Amino acid sequence: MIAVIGRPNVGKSTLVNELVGAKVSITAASPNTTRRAVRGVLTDGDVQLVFVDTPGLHRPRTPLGHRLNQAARHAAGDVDALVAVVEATQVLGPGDRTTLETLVREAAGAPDLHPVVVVSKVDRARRGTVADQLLAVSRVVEEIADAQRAAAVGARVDYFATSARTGAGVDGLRTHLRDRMPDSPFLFPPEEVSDVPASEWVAELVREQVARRTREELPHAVHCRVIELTDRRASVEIVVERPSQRAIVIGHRGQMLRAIGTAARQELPEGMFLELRVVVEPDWQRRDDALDRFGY
Ligand SMILES: Nc1nc2c(ncn2[C@@H]2O[C@H](COP(=O)(O)OP(=O)(O)O)[C@@H](O)[C@H]2O)c(=O)[nH]1
Ligand SMILES: [Mg+2]
Repeated sequence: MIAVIGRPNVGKSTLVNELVGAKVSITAASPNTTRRAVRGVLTDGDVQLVFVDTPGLHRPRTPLGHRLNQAARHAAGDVDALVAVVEATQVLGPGDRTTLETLVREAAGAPDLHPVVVVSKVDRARRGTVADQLLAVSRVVEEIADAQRAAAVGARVDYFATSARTGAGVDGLRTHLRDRMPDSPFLFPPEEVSDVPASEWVAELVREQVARRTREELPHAVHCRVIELTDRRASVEIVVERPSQRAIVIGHRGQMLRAIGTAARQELPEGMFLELRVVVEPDWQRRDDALDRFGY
């Protein structure tokens, strides 16, 4: 088991998809796209790597945000390797520091854990920038390890630079992790690539398209759920918080909703009918009863 953590938007889900070699987690340019710990499974011969993609660690502003942080922290515990992701071209900020603190703390508490730092999106950076970022992040790790009185942990951390877009560095990272997995029975059937049930996946694909086509607060305000699913037909409800958001998701003469449906359908089995509806559930992100019902 390998958990991948980091602040929102550093490219965790894109990296997990690339490591698994299949799309198991949705991605978008807006933060907080990943809403639960998603397990992506790669079975190769007698080795099985289970990558746990997590929601981004951030300063929560809503009860939903709190639950997403909790899910990420929970997923970081009790794994064989922990991968902390920071971006190549962004100055390390408080969210990165929190992530690295989590990495060091978990590693200090578990002598068998393999801590890894990944500098991501190197396709966007010059070579010198990547080297500088590797140096900067290793200094922060050592500083944190010293502060936690766990200096030896600093020396256990391995560093990688990757691009999930070009694939650079991803094979090296995968091999590194593969070589460090403990003996264990398979945790998933070898033919399975993720733990996301088919019904949830259809809703995720729809939410991905909404997140990619809307901006500001809207991607956060959307929850998708499957109302009906058969071999030939899926009916998905897009839940928003306000009537004004409903109007945006539907768009002028329904154009936006049609575009969302067309794009999501491309990733569904050939010939499958997808029906979308937009409903308002006032302020659901801040209501515990709604969050419970939606399974967060
Ligand atoms: N250029 C570039 N963009 C990337 C890379 N990995 C992710 N992205 C983009 O960064 C944004 C956030 O990615 P995502 O995987 O959803 O980040 P997460 O929030 O950490 O899971 C998306 O727009 C991705 O397309 C990469 O290696 N190179
Ligand atoms: Mg994600």
